[in-house]
Amino acid sequence: MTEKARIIKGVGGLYAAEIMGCGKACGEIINCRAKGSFRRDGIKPLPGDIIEFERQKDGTGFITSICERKNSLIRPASANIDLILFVVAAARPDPDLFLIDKMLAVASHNGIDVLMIVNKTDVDPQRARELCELYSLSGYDTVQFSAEFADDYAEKTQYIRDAVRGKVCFFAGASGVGKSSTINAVFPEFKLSLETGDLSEKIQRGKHTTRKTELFKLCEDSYIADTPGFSMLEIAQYNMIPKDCLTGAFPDLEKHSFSCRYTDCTHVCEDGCGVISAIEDGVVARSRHDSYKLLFEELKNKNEWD
Ligand SMILES: Nc1nc2c(ncn2[C@@H]2O[C@H](COP(=O)(O)OP(=O)(O)O)[C@@H](O)[C@H]2O)c(=O)[nH]1
Ligand SMILES: [Mg+2]
Ligand SMILES: [Zn+2]
Repeated sequence: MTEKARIIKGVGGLYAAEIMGCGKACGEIINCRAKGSFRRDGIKPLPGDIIEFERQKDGTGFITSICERKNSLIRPASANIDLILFVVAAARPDPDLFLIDKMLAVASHNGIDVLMIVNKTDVDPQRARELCELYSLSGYDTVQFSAEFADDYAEKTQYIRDAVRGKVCFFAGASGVGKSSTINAVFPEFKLSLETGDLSEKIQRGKHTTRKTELFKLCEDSYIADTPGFSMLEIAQYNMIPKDCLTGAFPDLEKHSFSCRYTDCTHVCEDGCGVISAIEDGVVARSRHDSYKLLFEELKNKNEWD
């Protein structure tokens, strides 16, 4: 008889999985190994995967199949992500709009919703407001926050808690923006006590940072994962978007591409481009188009070399 479980962590070919369903074992953690043929076929179970397993006499599980994935990322290796909680800082470190747009494009291309948390509002309130305006205009769900002064942001805390309910969520964002601080502040009852600190301390500790992804269960069907040890660049680089899909990864630009004069318009500099005229009309943010153009160049060169 097979049972279903969700993988929450994988280390060296051993997977910790939480049993699903309505049986009495539901919620129990079982250690599983994968079928040998998985490796031969190049299939690797990932955190977030829903698996079928057979219980062995020694109490461990034997993974017999992996249920179809809704999506998956290479780095951090993960599957079936419903929401990326994308933390950016108003300052310290200063936001890098290109990197932010690249991450948003990766999420969009993989069909993953994003909640952008603009953290460190206390450090630069005006920049925080501007960032929120820019990304709300671009169609993203945004919330201003300060992990350091979370008590003053009770409503925002509740908003983030509500947003993760019933979902598998990942925290992502550049190092030092406050991912771990936000998790500690928003979900204090789990006492995850994730390590936080400034960049210089982290570089010194860098060697010991874990690169494994682990899902923490918040409540029924709700999980969150911090992404320690993954740089934003790495996430973007390993989950690169094919050139032909780039416009689709910028929904705010794509909306205006249907009125382009040429069907093969690349929206970089063509005459009669609907995207460019939308920027001139102020309905699409110029910085989003700048990122699009940079990414377009990057992908063009990449494909030429491949
Ligand atoms: N002023 C201020 N500092 C913050 C805030 N959130 C985090 N920090 C500080 O920023 C540093 C990096 O935070 P951390 O959570 O480790 O960032 P992570 O690398 O994204 O996990 C730490 O020194 C935190 O105390 C905030 O809202 N305001
Ligand atoms: Mg952290
Ligand atoms: Zn165009």
